[in-house]
Amino acid sequence: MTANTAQHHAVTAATPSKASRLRAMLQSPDLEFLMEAHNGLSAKIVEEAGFSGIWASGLSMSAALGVRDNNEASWTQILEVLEFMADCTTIPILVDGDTGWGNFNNMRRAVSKLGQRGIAAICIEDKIFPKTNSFLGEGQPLADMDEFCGKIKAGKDSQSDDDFSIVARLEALISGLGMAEALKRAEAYHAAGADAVLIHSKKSSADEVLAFTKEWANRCPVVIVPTKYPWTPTDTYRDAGISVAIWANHNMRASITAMRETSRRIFREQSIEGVDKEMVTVSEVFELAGNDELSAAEKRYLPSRTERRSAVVLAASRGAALGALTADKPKCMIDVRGEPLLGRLISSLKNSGVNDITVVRGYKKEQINLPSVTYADNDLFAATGEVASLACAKSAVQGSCVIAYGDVLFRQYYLDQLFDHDADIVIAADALWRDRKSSDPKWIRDFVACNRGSSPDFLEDAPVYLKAMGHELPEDQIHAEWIGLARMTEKGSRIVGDEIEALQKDGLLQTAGLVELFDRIAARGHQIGVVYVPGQWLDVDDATDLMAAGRFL
Ligand code: SPV
Ligand code: MG
Repeated sequence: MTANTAQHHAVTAATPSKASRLRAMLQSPDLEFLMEAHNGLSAKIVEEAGFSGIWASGLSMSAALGVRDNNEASWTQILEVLEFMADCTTIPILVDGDTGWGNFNNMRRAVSKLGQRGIAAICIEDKIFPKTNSFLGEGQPLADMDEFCGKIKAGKDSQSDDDFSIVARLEALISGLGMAEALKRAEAYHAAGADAVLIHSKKSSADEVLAFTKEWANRCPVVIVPTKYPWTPTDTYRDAGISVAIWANHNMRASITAMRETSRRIFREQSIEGVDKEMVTVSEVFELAGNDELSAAEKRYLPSRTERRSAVVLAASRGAALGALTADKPKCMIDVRGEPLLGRLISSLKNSGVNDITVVRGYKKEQINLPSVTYADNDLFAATGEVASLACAKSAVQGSCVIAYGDVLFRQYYLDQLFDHDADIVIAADALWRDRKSSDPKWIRDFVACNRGSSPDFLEDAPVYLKAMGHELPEDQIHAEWIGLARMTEKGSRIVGDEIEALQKDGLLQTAGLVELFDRIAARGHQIGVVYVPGQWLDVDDATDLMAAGRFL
């Protein structure tokens, strides 16, 4: 498993916990290494390099936050940083817990919170809160030994994972109190429950820590931080039986060098050309961030938007029943609450991922001028019907394709339901058709008869398909009214294309409406799926509809 995918893999029963792996590092007879990190990115890089564990350095986290190593960042701010580090890595983290961020009580809360955030262990030093970095000044005062033992005990009593470790850090040598004090305190801390001791030194040779380790004789594991004696050969620690060496601040220092060089050069050159070749590419950043995993997850969890979706919108007719309102523009361009009907339809289609939209114009075609759609014109609109208009855009009827009247308003999710359906042709039909009223005696409606009516039982899931479609079906056969919206798959589009040709051969192309088209397709035995919808749509035929449209929105 790589760092990139850490957060996406459940730890299985077979994977030892982070706490138990850090404990194993402390207890193993081999010399182990912890590498410093100070945020999620550096933690990932530590894991990527091959280290088995991370030192979350107080100095480095503080520096990265732009503050001093004097507990200027609050312990909860540090906790937030640690959470990012733990979430994006799979290796254990030993946290530099300074003095435990307060007394025994603060230590209790810290240990319990660290455990909750996936931290494997804490190291606390026997100094006074607020701490000062060990390499600053001389003779820093130490904590009272017994008080510090109480803090260790309190920490051990607060861990919820038995494998969580507490490392007690001895500052006696740094504070100039000598070896005897260091050994006395080590003994006391070990007796209080410390899982390991960290013997710190600011001498430029390892002599002190080697002398301590020899005297200590492995009563519990020994940890060192060789920052001030970097030249000591690593095998020396191995031979001395030291358990863990911490490379304590080198990623933070390296980043300062790299960032300084880069910033200064870009400032000087007023260009990024020079630095560009010298750094990782943006693609590598995406790789480290684990974007591959996200792409794979998108395939798993997001509805597929990869198929090209197109639509043909029939908007050739005038809409004469709207009178003066359509004297100078077709009804699809009538404004309803600040936007033409057709504009609203186009937005709905786009919201459902339909980006390839062809609008068939006829009456006052120059008035239909909305952007980002393709136009096809039926110049014989006055003498022809809907299928003739559709035939003007026949090349657009292909693949995953919607056919819609240009004057319908409907709930967005109706369209999504059509896309979710698995029939090759599927229409949306209003099961509450009886509730629709009109004062126009010549009102023409697109009725549908199906294999079964809509059922109030939501468990009823037998497929519904079209048996017949017509303007004048016998009332006892009517199950619903088509709302002017249909969707085809690639195969469905071919079936529709073939039927347009068949109508042409039969001499019916000029007069046929979409109702005849779908009725003929159903009569040939093709299953046209039907999605029953509960009202909540309208087509705008007259002034009453137009007022209803305003209310609908
Ligand atoms: C740290 O990395 O913050 C340490 C080690 O505590 S040292 O800076 O050497 O004190
Ligand atoms: Mg520190």
